[in-house]
Amino acid sequence: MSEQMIRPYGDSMNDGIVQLSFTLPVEDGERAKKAAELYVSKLNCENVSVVHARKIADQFTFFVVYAKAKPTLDYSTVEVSEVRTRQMDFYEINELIRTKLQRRLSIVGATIGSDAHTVGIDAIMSMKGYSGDYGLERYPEINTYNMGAQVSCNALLEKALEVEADAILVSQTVTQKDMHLSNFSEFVQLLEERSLKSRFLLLAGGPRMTNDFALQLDYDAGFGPGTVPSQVASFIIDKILERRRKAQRAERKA
Ligand code: B12
Repeated sequence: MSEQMIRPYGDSMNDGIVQLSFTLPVEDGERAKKAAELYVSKLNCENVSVVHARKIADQFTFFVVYAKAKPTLDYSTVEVSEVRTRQMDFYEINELIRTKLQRRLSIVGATIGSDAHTVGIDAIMSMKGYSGDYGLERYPEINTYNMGAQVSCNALLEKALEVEADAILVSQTVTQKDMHLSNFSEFVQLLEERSLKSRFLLLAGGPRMTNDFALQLDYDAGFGPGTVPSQVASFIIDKILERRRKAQRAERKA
């Protein structure tokens, strides 16, 4: 692919204009604004302009800054793994499960560790769904078990075994001190210790999740902000049927 050099677009093509927001641990005032300007200059930016500064607590100021970023990027070199599944709607998915799988799909999900955020996993699993897209509980062909938040890895696995889950959905929102990394990994380790890693389809999700990241963590797929339940259901039924086809082929060969 031929080179495609890009920079951020602000007022005109490739002018490099960016908007940054951040907090510095200093008292609001002119000196604080100067510090914000100098700091952004150190980020390989020029024409720095502090457009908003507000005290958010004693000794903490929040800034919004416009600047011109100097680096360029060759877009032709950018590679990423995407969840590749044909996107189906609610009706197609139910029909596919009913006619091809010929039993109900079983899906269990939770937010693990000390993380108390449930809105993301509820968006995918609850009846109401997300962004006008029905949640998994609404699917007549899916048995859905949403365990909520602050669920231990052991409890999640036990539930998955009890309900003979096809897929396990793991959600993490808090990323402070990389807590999400250790929690996601702890669950994979538990599956490996119990030799159950290949038994379930393992999906990771949350505001900082990408498919690349999930694959690095040894999950089967990762879903981030904006995900709707039908994307998740499409992926799961597609993969479950694919795994079944592979197993049948292997059986025939043996
Ligand atoms: C609501 C909220 C809360 C509520 C949570 C209520 C609840 N029942 O969930 C309450 C008030 C309890 C809360 C508490 C805390 N919160 Co809070 N909270 C938020 C807030 C405002 C919104 C999060 C949210 O609901 N997003 C909406 C959902 C729909 O988006 P989503 O999670 O990304 O989910 C989508 C996808 O990611 C995906 N998805 C998600 N999970 C999964 C899983 C699978 C398998 C799949 C396929 C897809 C998927 O699908 C969803 C739909 O598209 C955010 C700030 C923000 N604006 O984002 C802070 C935020 C997440 N909270 C934060 C923090 C720090 C906390 C606290 C630690 C604060 C404190 N000091 O006490 C505590 C945490 C306590 C704990 N033990 O976890 C920080 C996290 C920072 C970080 N880097 O970790 C944020 C970003 C705020 C901030 N800017 O500081 N919080």
